[in-house]
Amino acid sequence: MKTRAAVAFEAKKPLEIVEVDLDGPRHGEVLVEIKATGVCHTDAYTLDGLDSEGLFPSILGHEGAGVVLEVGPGVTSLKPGDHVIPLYTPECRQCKSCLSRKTNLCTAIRGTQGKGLMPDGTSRFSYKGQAIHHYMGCSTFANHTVLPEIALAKIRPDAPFDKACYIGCGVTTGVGAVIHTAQVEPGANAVVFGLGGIGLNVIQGLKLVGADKIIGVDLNDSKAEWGARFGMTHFVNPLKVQGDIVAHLVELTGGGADYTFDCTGNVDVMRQALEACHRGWGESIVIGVAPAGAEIRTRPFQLVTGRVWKGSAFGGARGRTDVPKIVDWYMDGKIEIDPMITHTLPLERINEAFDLMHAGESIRSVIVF
Ligand code: NAD
Ligand code: AHE
Ligand code: ZN
Repeated sequence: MKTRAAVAFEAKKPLEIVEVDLDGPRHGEVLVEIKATGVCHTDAYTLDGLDSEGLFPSILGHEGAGVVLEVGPGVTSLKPGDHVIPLYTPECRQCKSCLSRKTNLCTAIRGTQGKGLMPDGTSRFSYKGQAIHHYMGCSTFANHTVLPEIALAKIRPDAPFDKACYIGCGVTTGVGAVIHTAQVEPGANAVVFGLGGIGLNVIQGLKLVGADKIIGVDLNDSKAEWGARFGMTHFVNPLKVQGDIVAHLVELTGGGADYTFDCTGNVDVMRQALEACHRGWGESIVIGVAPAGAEIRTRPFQLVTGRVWKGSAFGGARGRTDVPKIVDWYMDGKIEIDPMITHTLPLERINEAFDLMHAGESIRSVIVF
């Protein structure tokens, strides 16, 4: 079939809206009509050529929601008409990682996914006879896409696509990092670095679990109001702190934070986040994705003295199990999504979504088809 897609033909160039060819679903695969997709900073990072796994040409996008149109042979858990959220972290429930119960990082198809291909090693997308790579196993910047069955969470049909899509990455990543990865307890104090589409969801996760002090850190003063809107109790702009930012945060938290979260992708900030943790027990969760080649540094003494450095992908959530629950939380009013979606745009204006993000003017832009 033909479908409309925003194609990344080259790094650092605007996406181009073209009609691409899409092959139907093969064994274990599902054809999905994407109704809406968010634009996450990770899409921008890949488009900017910062991703060591970045491939071109490709169809980016990994934060979508849509409807199943057709299922391939062997698909048993989904049928046409089901509402779904694509999962860049699938859940096969059979691989060593899924069975370990120690991680959400299913390994069933990670190898081919990182090469921009479906599990059988081929692409379903092409343009003028040339194959186009899939992205993070999702490619939600296309009106139609094909995914493996294990990479789709079935969600309730009354959830609006243009809001539920954000659960496909940002909401689950932020709230999940608090609940699954850090397992923050009521009364804890926390520092969140970077109050964008992810950081604000960390803040609302901290509020949900009953954290005490919730300190937000951002270079952009306009984020102070945003943080407060979702439960932040204190705002710090490092550019306005006299002296060392880490010392300032340690003082503000009465000796160091119980938990810190990096939502910037900046390795210097990751170091500050670790060192702002309380001696003996503070845990720092790395969520931000750093450019290819970047490395984190600290004095080993920081770890010897009990601070813990952890990472979190997709908020530690098991997609097929946890995503439908997060959709319920949203529909039941336990978490908020609507105010964070600052811009809703048609596919033709997708490049504006990247501009708004880079200018710090949006929290989340959602593209509707
Ligand atoms: P965003 O652009 O919406 O927000 C980033 C925020 O960080 C902005 O408010 C910006 O002002 C702030 N910031 C930038 N540099 C800073 C600094 N030095 N100090 C303090 N604040 C600073 O981006 P987003 O969509 O929220 O994504 C945040 C990061 O999380 C990105 O690196 C993205 O790739 C990553 N991410 C990771 C996962 C995961 O599963 N681990 C999932 C989604 C996104
Ligand atoms: N491809 C990059 C790493 C990118 C990355 O870390 N992605 C996160 C999700 S970001 C969503 O917005 C993730 O889930 N990582 C785990 C995984 O298996 O990719 C690189 O450095 O090569
Ligand atoms: Zn994302």
